[in-house]
Amino acid sequence: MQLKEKIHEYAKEYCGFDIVGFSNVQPSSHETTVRNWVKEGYHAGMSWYERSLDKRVNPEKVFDTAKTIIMVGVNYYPFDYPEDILNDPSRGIIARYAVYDDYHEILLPKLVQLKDFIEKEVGRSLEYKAYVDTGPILEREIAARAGLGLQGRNTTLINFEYGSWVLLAELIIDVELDDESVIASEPGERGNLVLHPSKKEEIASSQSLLAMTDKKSGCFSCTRCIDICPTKAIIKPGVIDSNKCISYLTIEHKGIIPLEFRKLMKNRIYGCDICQEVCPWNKSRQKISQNKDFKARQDLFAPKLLDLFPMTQEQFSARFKKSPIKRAKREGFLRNVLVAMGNWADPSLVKTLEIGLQDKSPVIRAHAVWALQQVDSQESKKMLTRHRPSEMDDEVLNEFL
Ligand code: B12
Ligand code: SF4
Ligand code: SF4
Repeated sequence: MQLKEKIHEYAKEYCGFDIVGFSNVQPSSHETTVRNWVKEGYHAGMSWYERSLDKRVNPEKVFDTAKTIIMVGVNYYPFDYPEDILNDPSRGIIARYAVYDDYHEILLPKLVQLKDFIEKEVGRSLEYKAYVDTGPILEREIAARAGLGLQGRNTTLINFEYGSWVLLAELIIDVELDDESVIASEPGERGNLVLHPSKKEEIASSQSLLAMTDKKSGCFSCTRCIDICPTKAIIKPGVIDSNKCISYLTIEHKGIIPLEFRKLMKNRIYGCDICQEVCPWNKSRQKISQNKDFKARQDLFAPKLLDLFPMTQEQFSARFKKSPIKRAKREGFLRNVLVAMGNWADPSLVKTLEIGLQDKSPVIRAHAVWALQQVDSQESKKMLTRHRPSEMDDEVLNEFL
């Protein structure tokens, strides 16, 4: 058995990865697109993205002796949301990847385990980098190059077996695998599926997808994700303006959420899966993850908004200790919940929202003001009038109509 096959087998059998592929470290075929993305400011407040741009478009620069990228992924599809739950304004919808413990922490030790295995096989220590999401790597382009799927117009990597519900990670090593063992598409050819001959079943399952691709995006004439995106964040096929994306706004964005997006966010309180929920490739491929490290937390299955607000810092830290949700911090998360409460606008919320008016975070107070205005009852108006004189923060005062 060749080394590449052994790695493939070990990664699946012993590390729990569902998909595994190999790529070399050749530069991105889309360097201009990626640089323009940053030039246009589509990375919004993610300044860390800009800092690593040169490496991102040229993985050879990640470290001097980098030779091969082992791309891996896990199926994380947790459960089906019935339509009535998804659209219930009294519940908050959390992106599927975030209903588990933090995948960064789950996957990193597994990459190191894979590295240890390769070291034993090659009989020397490796120079390597193991990244889960946060490395300077265009993970989706490289995954596509490694034969793990195609990038759709919503920009996600759509895998032949699991759809786009796969999280990606990679191990970059200083081992040059022989030609046959490095699986890569030609630069610029999206959807050129070159799979290892031993993966017969994957070749078979990819045939229907392959037959329908236009060799660019795998989307053929479909534009469902572009049409449905509530904030029109997919500004053209394959390009997302993060400034408008609910995922960005609810996870990465700090501070007040621009007014124009609040109603469009509806009840999405952490991340957004809408452009994946409508994708026809997902409908036929999604299957509930059997990965034993990914146990969906039932308390994060469309939680009731009233169970999420109010929440003290101690309660937030305890509840989301291992969860990706801690990234938004208490302020960001409760801000999102208040946006959802404002969109629910139920008169019974007034007493709860009053607690928000007294929070020490101006961001939370500002969104409590907005939510009370959405309720628009005698009681909510009275409450706002009563609180206004004691409010000193300009950003909060700006929210009062
Ligand atoms: C920054 C970032 C974000 C930003 C920007 C998203 C974006 N689309 O760029 C925000 C915060 C909005 C975000 C949101 C989400 N993210 Co994110 N994110 C990243 C991160 C860190 C970098 C992505 C990046 O480089 N963007 C810049 C653009 C220019 O890159 P790109 O979209 O890959 O660009 C390619 C295309 O434009 C393509 N291209 C060029 N021309 C054309 C033409 C056509 C027609 C097409 C189709 C493509 C195409 O070439 C470019 C270069 O390869 C990656 C991790 C990583 N290191 O890669 C995770 C990552 C992409 N995110 C991920 C996830 C899960 C999400 C969310 C689903 C989370 C959620 N539920 O809320 C959403 C999905 C939103 C979406 N539709 O993309 C996963 C995606 C897994 C998958 N199967 O695709 C990744 C890979 C993290 C991981 N390790 O698993 N994310
Ligand atoms: S994640 Fe949501 S907001 Fe972002 S592009 Fe997809 S549908 Fe639009
Ligand atoms: S919804 Fe349609 S256009 Fe969007 S990624 Fe899926 S197949 Fe492509």
